[in-house]
Amino acid sequence: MDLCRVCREGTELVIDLGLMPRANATVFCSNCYLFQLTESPKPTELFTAEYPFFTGMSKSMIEHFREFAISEVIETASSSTKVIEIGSNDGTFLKVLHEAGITYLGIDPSESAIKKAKSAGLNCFHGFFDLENINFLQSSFGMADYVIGANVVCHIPDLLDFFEAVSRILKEDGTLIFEEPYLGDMLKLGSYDQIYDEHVFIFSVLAVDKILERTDLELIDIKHQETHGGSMRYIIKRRGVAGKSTQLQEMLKVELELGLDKMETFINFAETCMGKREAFSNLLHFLKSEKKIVVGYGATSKSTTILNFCNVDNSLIKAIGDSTPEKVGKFTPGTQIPIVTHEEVRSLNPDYIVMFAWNHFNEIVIKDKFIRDSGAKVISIVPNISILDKSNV
Ligand code: DWN
Ligand code: ZN
Repeated sequence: MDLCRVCREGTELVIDLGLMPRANATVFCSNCYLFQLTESPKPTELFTAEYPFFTGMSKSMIEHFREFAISEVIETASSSTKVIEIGSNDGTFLKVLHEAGITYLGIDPSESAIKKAKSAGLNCFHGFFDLENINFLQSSFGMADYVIGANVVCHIPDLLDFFEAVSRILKEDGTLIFEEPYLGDMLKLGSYDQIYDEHVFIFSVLAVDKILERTDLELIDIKHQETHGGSMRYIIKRRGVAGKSTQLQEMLKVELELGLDKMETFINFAETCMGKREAFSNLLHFLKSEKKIVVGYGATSKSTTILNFCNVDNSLIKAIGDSTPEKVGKFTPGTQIPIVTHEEVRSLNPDYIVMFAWNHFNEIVIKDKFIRDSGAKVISIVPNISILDKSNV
């Protein structure tokens, strides 16, 4: 039996997604309510010099991080405020602080991302935010008023090491704020593609609150976000500094009502995933028998899970278009579908486009005339496997 990564209690299997290029099964710990991967590669193997995901590829994410920086930091900052962003990627969030004249440091282990941030003139440290580096970070940057992370804490296998590192660098009245894909949304949407090697955990509010009981930090507030198909922002202070907000207390109750503490909820989720696999596979095989040309939109990390779990290779999906130059010319992991530019996809005259970047769909539909106006039909994978009626999008 796999032990929980935090409390070391036994866990229960939720779903085995099968052999993946990297990730495997997921389990649930009924002791700390933590939904987690059984196996995951070392972060040094994942966030390499060639890591090809850049936040700034999406206009709506740029806008989101502007609003995040202004509302959580800049509006209340003074001339002495110091901010650390962990997993700062290409500097989309840091740029807003930089322009506002705030003292900040971005930290990221991926050289590709750090290079982009540094070439934009941003102040960054190339490495991991962990106990090994914390003394150096503290002596070179000093204590922080804010430690910020977005889509990064769920990537850190050793959460207790991470929270200890935060505790060492956060001022007494400092604030830790992080936001991650939200378990409640994943269960509601059946978006099992959020489960892949980098996402070691999918957090609920219950789980974050419970894990923090093992530290000197405390969850005091939460704010739901629309990004990445539904995320939760967690606001954390040192224990005893502030009380829990009313909305946090409400959310803890709501999650208990939704059964986010119960294994049976996850058994139902696993059944949904199996049903979606069958529906997707049946649809693609039917379209192949009809000699239709099917392509994909967005070579997302999430699509790795869907393609491998549903056994979809280049005989079913001809190519996937992506706007990231670093991905173009490569192939999807494990399923060998060519990743090409969106222009190349259009030149294939597809009959169907599978929307793998479903979390960016609103942005894509506005900017991509081909998606909107061509005869190609869009296949939605979240919440259901369905062919979209384009007159409604
Ligand atoms: O946590 C993580 C999230 C934040 O980002 C990481 N572990 C990795 C990554 O996950 P992802 O790859 O599933 O993220 P996205 O943002 O859903 O990826 C979108 C993909 O689609 C990118 O490869 C860029 C591409 N894209 C595009 O071709 N045209 C995106 C947009 C917005 C577009 O208009
Ligand atoms: Zn546990």
